[in-house]
Formats: sequence, C-alpha cells, structure tokens
Amino acid sequence: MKVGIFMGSKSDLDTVSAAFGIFDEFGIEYEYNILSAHRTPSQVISKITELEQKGAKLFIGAAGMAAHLSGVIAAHTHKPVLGIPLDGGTMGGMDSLLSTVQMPKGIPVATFAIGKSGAINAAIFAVQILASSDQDLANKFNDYRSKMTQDVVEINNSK
Ligand code: RP5
Repeated sequence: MKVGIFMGSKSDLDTVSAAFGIFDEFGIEYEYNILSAHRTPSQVISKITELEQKGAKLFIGAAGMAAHLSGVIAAHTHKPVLGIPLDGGTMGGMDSLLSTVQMPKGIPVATFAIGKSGAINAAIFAVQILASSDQDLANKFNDYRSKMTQDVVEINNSK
C-alpha cells in the first residue's frame, strides 16, 4: 500500500473516487478511509499510524467546508500531504480551498484545484512523487504524458 487517502464524509466519495482511476491505471495500491478531522479526530490520527505501518509513502486529504483534514494529517505525519478542497455547496469550495491551502509555515499541504480536477491532479502528483524513486513507474508516466499530447495532436489532425 503506497497512498493513504482520507475524506471527511461519505458525501465526498463521488468526487474523490476520480483519483482512484488514476491509481488503478498506474497500478498503485491505495487505501481510502472516510474519517473527519472534526467528527472522528482520534480515529484520523490512529489511521495515519496504521497506514504508515502498512507502507504509505504519502497521504491525500479531501474535505469540504471548514476543511481541516489535510492540515491535521500533515500535523501527524512527516510524509507529504496532498490536499483536495471540495465544494461543500455554500461557497463553491472557496471556504475549503482557503482552509486547506493557508497552512502556517513549517507544516505544508500541497493543495490542488477544487473538486474533481483537484482529485485527479492530486493523484497524478502522487504518481510523480512515487515515480521519482521507481523507474518502471517513471516510464509509465512518460507514456501517459506522451499519450495526452498525442490525443490533442490527433484532434487537430482529424479536423
Ligand atoms: C466536510 O464537510 C466533509 O468533507 C464534507 O465535504 C462536508 C459535508 O459533510 P456532510 O455533512 O455531507 O457529511 O467535513
């Protein structure tokens, strides 16, 4: 298991699951848990320890509204933490974006776009981190980017 994913609520699952497809595509094992910095604070902390013991190299936190989950994870691990702000419905996700990104110096959370694009990019970024010490994964990532480029070139060629 390489990536530990936390989300604050079951209502986040539909958006966060966009990240799972990326990990499946690259053959990266992940585990997700629905745990909240506010509703289940002690379970978040014990799960971090458990996932580190299972081999987690980095963590992803996804939450909406007053999104403290990624910051709390970052406070309890020395692994990189990637934060996905979610649209909780009242402020279009700006509340969550600022809650996630505005970390005090010393405890960073790498913060991505609000919602599904952020979930996908957090997963891609996780692949890039893991690929820095895994040549097979780096080769797969090169192919992934080449295909992305080629797909756009083909759209123009077929006009
Ligand atoms: C956050 O509050 C969750 O991450 C979710 O995005 C938001 C609303 O949660 P629910 O009330 O739908 O459980 O903690």
